[in-house]
Amino acid sequence: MVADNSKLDTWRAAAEKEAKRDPETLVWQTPEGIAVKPLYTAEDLEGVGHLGSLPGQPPFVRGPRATMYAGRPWTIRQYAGFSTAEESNAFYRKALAAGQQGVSVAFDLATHRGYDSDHPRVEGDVGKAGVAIDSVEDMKILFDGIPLDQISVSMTMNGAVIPILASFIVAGEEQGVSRDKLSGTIQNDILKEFMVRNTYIYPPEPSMRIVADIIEYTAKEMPKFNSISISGYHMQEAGATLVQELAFTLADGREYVRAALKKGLDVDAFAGRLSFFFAIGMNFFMEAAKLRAARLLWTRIMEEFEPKKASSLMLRTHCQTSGVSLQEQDPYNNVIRTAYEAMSAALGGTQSLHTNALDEAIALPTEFSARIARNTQLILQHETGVTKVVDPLAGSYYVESLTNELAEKAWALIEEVEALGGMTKAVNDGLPKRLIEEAATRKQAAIDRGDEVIVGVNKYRLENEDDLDILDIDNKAVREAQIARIEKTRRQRDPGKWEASLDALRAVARTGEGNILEAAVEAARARATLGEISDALREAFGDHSAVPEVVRKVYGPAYEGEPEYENLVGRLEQLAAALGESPKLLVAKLGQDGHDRGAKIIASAFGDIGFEVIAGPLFQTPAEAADLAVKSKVHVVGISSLAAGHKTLAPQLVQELKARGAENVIVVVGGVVPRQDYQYLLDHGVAAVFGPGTNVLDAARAVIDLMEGKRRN
Ligand code: SCD
Repeated sequence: MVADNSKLDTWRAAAEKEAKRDPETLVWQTPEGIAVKPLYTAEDLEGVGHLGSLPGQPPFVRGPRATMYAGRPWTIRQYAGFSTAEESNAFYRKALAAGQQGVSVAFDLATHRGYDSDHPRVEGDVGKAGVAIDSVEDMKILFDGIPLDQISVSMTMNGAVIPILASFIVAGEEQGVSRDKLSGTIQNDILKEFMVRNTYIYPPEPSMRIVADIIEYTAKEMPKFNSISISGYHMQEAGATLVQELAFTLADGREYVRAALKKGLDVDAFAGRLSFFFAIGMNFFMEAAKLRAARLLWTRIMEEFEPKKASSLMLRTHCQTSGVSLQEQDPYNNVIRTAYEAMSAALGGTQSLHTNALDEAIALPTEFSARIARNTQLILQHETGVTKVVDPLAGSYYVESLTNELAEKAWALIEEVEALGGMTKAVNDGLPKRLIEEAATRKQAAIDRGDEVIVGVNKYRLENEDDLDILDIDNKAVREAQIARIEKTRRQRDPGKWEASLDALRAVARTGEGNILEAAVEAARARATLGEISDALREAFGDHSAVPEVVRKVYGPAYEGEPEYENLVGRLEQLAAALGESPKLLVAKLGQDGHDRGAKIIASAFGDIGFEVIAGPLFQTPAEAADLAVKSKVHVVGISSLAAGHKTLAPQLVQELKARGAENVIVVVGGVVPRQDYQYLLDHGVAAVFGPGTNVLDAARAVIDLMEGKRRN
């Protein structure tokens, strides 16, 4: 159907009269570089190629299954895990009894980075942002009473993926479920770790070998298991636009396919078990369109490899509602945000979904908030009727046009990555990280300026906020319990078998002969711990460490000429003159918390305002950060904490500075810090705390106040 131009002209005239301005000015320029118009018509769909397609058929724009949710609704799969295996197991069992349909394990950061709970580097991390798993013994407790041949299990693990998957396989075996009956998904997506999530252990090349070995092993031994969850989620969380999320995720997928093919696998032997994972943020229609575009482009990419099975062309995905869209302020609004995002994921045709809990901006969910999050999906599935019709947005001028435009824009970026030689090279070159960090900083400036409205934060803010009841983990107690169990495991195992299995694993890693996962299964069976297996691989592969880079001149230019900003720049210049040097700030990341979006934004924005900023490396101990602060002669250390280690690590840093005679250095903490913890931190030598939703200029002003105050005293 072709649009009637005369009718369109009439609409334009009416629109101009009604809006009292040119309708062109109503166009919304999105961060993706898409100009969203106030009206879409048939004209927008001219030449769009995917329109006639049907669900369950390539290119799968309308969904991977013919009947989609009419045949079987998406899986309600809530990501959870905290403290010990016992506590997490009890949580899963309750959730399953209350309507959850699959399990999804969140591991603590010590586990992610391949450290046993008794390792001195992980004191602040054990059991905090997920469950601590040190060996098969923990894994068995984690799934006690959960039949692994019936319930599918997702495990979000990338760095220590080998010991975790090996322990899972052995735990299944000892539960009486052979590995060919295990169903579920392992995240196993290392490229995005180098880009945004940072829970890597080894350098990129051996890390890619690990990914390929897992694809090989699961293709042969575990037909019901999804070998990878190629994830864009963390990119969006780190600030990526939807086009960046789409493009880099699919380009990652292409790279993994190539790595598996290099191992000599037939494409149809593994492609049907590749899976994906996207974030669903607040741009309602664009998020649904993104999932449709993802399926379209994945089919295009996979066609290059000439598979014979249609399922090899099919993109199946998990989704999670956006963590960064959640706010600490007026937190019940998060229920509403999550519900809209969940609806968008369903309209986009996700296969599995996690809905965030209302308190997830500040802590792990409580039983209460987890129930509301789960019920958000149960209500969608049972009460709204959205499951009854396949791809109900099909044919919408706007959504089809968006699907097409997102696909085109993402394809152009995918081609750019190709021109660099593929995603591993692009990641090494730093392009994706740089683009994402620029987008993140731009977004922060838009929020701080109020150009992007967030209800309850930069508009309609409450004068008084009630405290929420939140879950706090006593990581000291968890660590003690874990250490006791590790010691018992070490005492009870057969030392000969244990040593031989680790030697064999080392040999496979060193020589490149054999499959790493296969060798690790033997080691896990012999009760080698997660740390020991990771160390065996570390010996062969080495550790990866990234040099933090900071984007410049993105935040500042958004404020150019504005009095509020210029005033801060001026005050800082005066301070510099008084000090005889630029005010120096170290942005520190302590413990195994690799979430660095906030740290990077602060480093970038403070740099633009006029601070001399040192972006500290990830994973520092408080003593290492104190050394760096002293060596660099900084005036301020800003700890960015997003993984709940602040109560352990911030006071330690204050002490370490004192021990070096640097008690003059001002310590501030920013990030995911619940209000309940502010006083504790202030009592332990922290000068100021900047919780979620803090306007960056307000933080800068507060830091300048502190520095000026210090000079006066
Ligand atoms: C589906 N099926 C149907 C059907 N729809 N059968 C008949 N009719 C229909 N309409 C079948 C499927 O073919 C499949 O069987 C089975 O039902 C299950 O459906 P599925 O669609 O495969 O669903 P599921 O088993 O849930 O798998 C979904 C994914 C999987 C493929 C997406 O990879 C997955 O569960 N991923 C979850 C990942 C996750 O939870 N990640 C958390 C990340 P067959 O299998 O026999 O074909 C958290 C995270 O990183 C947070 C942030 C952070 O930590 O930093």
